[in-house]
Amino acid sequence: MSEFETILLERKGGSDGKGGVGWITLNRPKALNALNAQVLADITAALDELERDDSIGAVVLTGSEKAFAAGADIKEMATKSYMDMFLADTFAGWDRLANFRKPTIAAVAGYALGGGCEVAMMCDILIAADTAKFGQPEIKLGVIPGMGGSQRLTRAVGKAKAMDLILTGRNMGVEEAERAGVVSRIVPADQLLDTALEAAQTIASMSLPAAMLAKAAVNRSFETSLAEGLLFERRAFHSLFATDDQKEGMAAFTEKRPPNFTNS
Ligand code: CO8
Repeated sequence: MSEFETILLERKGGSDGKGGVGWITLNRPKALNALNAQVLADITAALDELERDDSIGAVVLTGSEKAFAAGADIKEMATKSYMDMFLADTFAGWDRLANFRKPTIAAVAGYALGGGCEVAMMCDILIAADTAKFGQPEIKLGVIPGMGGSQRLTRAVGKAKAMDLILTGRNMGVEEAERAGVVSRIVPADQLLDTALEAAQTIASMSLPAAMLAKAAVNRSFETSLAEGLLFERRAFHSLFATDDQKEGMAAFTEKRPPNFTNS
């Protein structure tokens, strides 16, 4: 297992070559997991490793009890010029997480602000502790969301609430976030990690090609017309009939036994 400066990477299960969960913990406690360039480099390397690893079927990204992540690192950005930001294409590297092909779960406790909220929204499922707080406070710093907040938050919650959050910079509690569609499930804080692990293990126990195509199909709905999206879904659905796992899943149903998927 690789060592990183700003994150912890673990593998849970998967010793028989499938069904494992990649577990990434943001680990900059003194800065409330603020997202600097090193965090991005570490997460990118970890995701590359987990994408290559056939034993991994899902990934959980989490932070600490106090903060999932309190945003992009303000101290790192504070003195940058326009040209610094433009030439470095600051934050573009986070597309690696949004485009990761296996299912991802954000397990969020405490603050998920600014870039922290945006990173959580890049994940496929967002499970939140009852302590979680979400917000896009960039306006208070004289800037705007820069890692997808104005787009992903708006798609999740609609224009009125997105404007409210982004223009006032206020925090949103977990109940509001669930009602608005940012959060998949709320759990008591002491059950957050177990719940996220259980959900990830459930996903990882499915056929990996089916899970990857399910993710791709849902994500396609944000990028295309209904007709094109339906066509994409149908083609993906048809393609799964080329897998052993489809034969196994349907045979197992008929034979009233659990399926044994082989990701083939
Ligand atoms: N960046 C750097 N350091 C941070 C950050 C951050 N985002 N958040 C917290 N820290 C540091 C604090 O500076 C402090 O360090 P130190 O002890 O050295 O002073 C330490 O973490 C602990 O923080 P606090 O003492 O402030 O802890 P509190 O419990 O009092 O407060 C809060 C917690 C409310 C979360 C508070 O820390 C806070 O408001 N943080 C900033 C939240 C924020 O504004 N996030 C948005 C950042 S910008 C962004 O993410 C969008 C990116 C797009 C920008 C586009 C630019 C082009």
